[in-house]
Amino acid sequence: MAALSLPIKGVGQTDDTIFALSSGALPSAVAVVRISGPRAGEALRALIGRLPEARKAVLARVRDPETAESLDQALALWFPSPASETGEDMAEVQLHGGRAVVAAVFSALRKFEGMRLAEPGEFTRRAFEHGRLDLTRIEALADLIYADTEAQRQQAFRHMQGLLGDRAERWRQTLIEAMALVEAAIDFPDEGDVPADLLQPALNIAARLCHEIEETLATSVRGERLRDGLTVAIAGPPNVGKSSLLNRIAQREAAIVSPAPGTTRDVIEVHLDLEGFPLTLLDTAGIRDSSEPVEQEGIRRARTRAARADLVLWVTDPSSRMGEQASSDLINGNALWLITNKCDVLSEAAVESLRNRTAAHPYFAISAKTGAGVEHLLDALANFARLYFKPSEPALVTRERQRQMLQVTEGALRRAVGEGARGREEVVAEELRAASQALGRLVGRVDVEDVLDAIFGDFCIGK
Ligand SMILES: Nc1nc2c(ncn2[C@@H]2O[C@H](COP(=O)(O)OP(=O)(O)O)[C@@H](O)[C@H]2O)c(=O)[nH]1
Ligand SMILES: [Mg+2]
Repeated sequence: MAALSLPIKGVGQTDDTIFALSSGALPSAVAVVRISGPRAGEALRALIGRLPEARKAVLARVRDPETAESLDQALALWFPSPASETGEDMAEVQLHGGRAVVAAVFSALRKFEGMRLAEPGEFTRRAFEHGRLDLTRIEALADLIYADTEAQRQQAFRHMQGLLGDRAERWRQTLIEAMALVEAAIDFPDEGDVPADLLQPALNIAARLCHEIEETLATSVRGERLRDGLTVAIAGPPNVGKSSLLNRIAQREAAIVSPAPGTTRDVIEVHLDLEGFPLTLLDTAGIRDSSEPVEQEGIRRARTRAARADLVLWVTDPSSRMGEQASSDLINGNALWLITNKCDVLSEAAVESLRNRTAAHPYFAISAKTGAGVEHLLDALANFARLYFKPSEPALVTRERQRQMLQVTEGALRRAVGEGARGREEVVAEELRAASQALGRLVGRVDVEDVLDAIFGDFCIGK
């Protein structure tokens, strides 16, 4: 991956050497302890009696440097700076994954001056500070660690390879060229038509970048949704079997089912992996006129969540009256599917005629009780997700932060082009600077102190 060439200033540097357990919960087969910082080499030598050849695993006896007591037999690795993950000197010991083993090695490490346990995300933060990773790659790394489904993994991995970061860096370089042209136009003595020759190419560059960024932004809804999952809300009148349907799909008793109408109050969420695509299914309170305050609040929540969902499954049962139709404020322009539940109480002929009726929306006749028709509904949901997420191009924007930075860039470029047409070079220069500043913030080159805690807070200790 492309390392950044400029050091990033203003980020809190520390000379501490840090260590942490980088592998999962103990006990485990192997426990990976990583050490990073100026004293990493010294610490490793003290623990195993020598410094191994760089990047070659060696089997070694791990000893407490003070008492010389053997603590474990381990694999040890040495990554001298700068060719390490953090960019600092790094050591790694792969211990037997017992709690007491790791505790003994930790207490040996604590005896070194200037050595301390790492904070969450501190290894990655140091990699960022040393220009090893840009911010979009760090965000992708967090996404990769938390990816639940195959499509999320693919998206995170592409972004870790620099899908957005490299592109943003290219845009920034091009912008710097455009800025140089505008500066030259401003500095040019006020005679002849040379400034126009300088300004116009700069405006062409700005217009082209503006267009490219617009196209990139168009993928953002999809990219952000893939991180969070598509939201599908189950809504409808009380007692039609909404909670039963959720439980049937989740294959567990996630929601309380009861013959008493108005049982569900809070919105209940179930996370599903449908053929690799993440989907959050919501069970909501049955929508009806109610004077009971808690139920009213439940209905209010049901309405808001359904209005924000990507798809509403409007469930009724054979006893539902007309008029219990999904109201338009509920679907808010999002997709709507109609479902008749409890089809087990109907004759096969009646179910058949329900299925054959013409409807303005996709229609499903199911039974949450027997499971009839639920498989078919799930296939349709997987298809819905596939169509949503699988246009030819991978999404370039996956987070709100990235989208905001690109929107700022795009706005500034658009204004630059407009002002250029009026020959106002000074303002063009200013807008181009603003655009480049926003791109710099996107990759984390400039002035990002305020977002770092939020980004690194996503990581666990040892990463
Ligand atoms: N016969 C039949 N009863 C069902 C079915 N689904 C749910 N029920 C019953 O309908 C009642 C209400 O179910 P519930 O899931 O709590 O409905 P909700 O209020 O819409 O969430 C309960 O007594 C369920 O056992 C179904 O497919 N067939
Ligand atoms: Mg319910």
